[in-house]
Amino acid sequence: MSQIIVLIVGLVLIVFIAWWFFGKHEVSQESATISADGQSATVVVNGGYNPAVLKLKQGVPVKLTFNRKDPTNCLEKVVFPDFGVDADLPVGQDVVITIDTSKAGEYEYSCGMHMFHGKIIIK
Ligand SMILES: [Cu+2]
Repeated sequence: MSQIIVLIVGLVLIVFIAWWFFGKHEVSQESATISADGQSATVVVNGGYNPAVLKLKQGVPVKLTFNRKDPTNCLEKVVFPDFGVDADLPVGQDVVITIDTSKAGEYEYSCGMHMFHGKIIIK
């Protein structure tokens, strides 16, 4: 009996490991909320950026609110090379970043050391 249990546990582990490495992991993706005075979105910084992909509407002014929950030094800055933004993110504080939405495209941003990445899609 115990051999069967060991076998089942082994199989479950193998399936889990296979899923972990080869499964399709969905990237969190969200669109900004559009209101009368523009569009806005919140990105939570906690072991990465959530949502990892943010969709914005072209030509609508945007307010991106970054809220860092992760105390790791690595995430203390967020850099948008395409927009010349290099902002400090104090833990637990909302930091509002505005970027130019006039040009459609995909723009990557990252932490100060290029270890964590997020993406903005403007269209
Ligand atoms: Cu970093």
